Amino acid sequence: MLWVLYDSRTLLHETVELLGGKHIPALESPDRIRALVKALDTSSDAFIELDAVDKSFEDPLLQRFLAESHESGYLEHLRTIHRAWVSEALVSQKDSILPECFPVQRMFTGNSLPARLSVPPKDIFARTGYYAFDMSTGICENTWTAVVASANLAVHGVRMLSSKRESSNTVMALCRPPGHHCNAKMAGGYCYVNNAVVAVHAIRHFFGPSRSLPSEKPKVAILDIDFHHGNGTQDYFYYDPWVLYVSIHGLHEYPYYSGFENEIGEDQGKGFNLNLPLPAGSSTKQYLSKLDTAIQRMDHYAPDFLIISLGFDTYNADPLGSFKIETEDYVTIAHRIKNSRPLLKTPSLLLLEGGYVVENLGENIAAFLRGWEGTVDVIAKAADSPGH
Ligand code: SP5
Ligand code: ZN
Repeated sequence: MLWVLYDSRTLLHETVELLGGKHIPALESPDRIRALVKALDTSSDAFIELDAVDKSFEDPLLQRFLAESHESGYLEHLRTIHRAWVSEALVSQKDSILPECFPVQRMFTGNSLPARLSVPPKDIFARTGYYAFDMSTGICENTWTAVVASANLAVHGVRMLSSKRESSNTVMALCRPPGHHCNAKMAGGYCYVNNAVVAVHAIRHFFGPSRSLPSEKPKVAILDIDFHHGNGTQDYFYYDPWVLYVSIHGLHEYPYYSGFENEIGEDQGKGFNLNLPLPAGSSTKQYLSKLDTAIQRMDHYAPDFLIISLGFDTYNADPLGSFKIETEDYVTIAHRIKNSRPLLKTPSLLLLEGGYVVENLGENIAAFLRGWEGTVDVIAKAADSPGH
């Protein structure tokens, strides 16, 4: 059985971005989630609407996992910056804010960041750039609510997998905003809180030490199959052998400055970071060959827990991607991951990342679920009316 977790509070974040020189409504929109929900059988017991059972975010554990994942000043910034701009009449309540100037290393004499930068700037324009690395990460009135709801889905998923290990070993969390681009202190690429990182902290709490290594941490593999490199997630676990990060993504595509094969991890974490970039325009065949390499590496690692950063921007028509993957290919992709040897029984948390062709998201998730589950217990509606 596979469970799908949804929270309508994730729809409250609705913002803007600067894309190709244009200031536009962000492609990462609430309609993405609406389309996914529409494709699922919401009357099934496997579909769980979290805001119905879990009304507040008071959960001290959720707060703890957030605090373990991000700098406190950054979280406070995300929570309060829109309010600060409104109170200084820089923006109206319904409008979004965007950064305008970033303290990038190369702008400083000698290329080293001045010590004063360890303290966040007071000026609210400056601070907005201090806590971001690009302009695709606007903040509106309700961004914080949606961000916390999104992370809460990941935490809840881990909780379910730890308590219902017998009946279910997969949870798909319909996270929004996504998470894999942001690191401990910077938003970027539509991401504010890294849901995969939050999930790792939850796993360490709920699962405790693994059976094979009783005094140590559980081993977590993160397979990132969003079209873009998950620079934020890589950054978090670069020195950590208890998390194996494996990513298949477009070479020389956004976020441009990371995701290369020579980024293999450092110190204790050396060998536990595997980037498998593919050139723009790559075919399904090329993709599946990288996927086999990814699966082999994960099988060898033999994780206690699997997280998939699942993006549907690998789809051929995606405006932010360049791969040639078609709807039916998601059946194959999911099937190969799920049916590889050790992963077959590994508790798995599927976290939604990108995917921007709203019209095809429904059939793509349905195809993925079909491949993951085989023919039984499929929560996706029959694909009789794609996109409706
Ligand atoms: C979670 C996620 O998928 N974030 C992606 C954010 C990407 N934002 C900037 C994209 C710039 C793309 N430039 C055009 C490339 C077309 N091949
Ligand atoms: Zn993406």
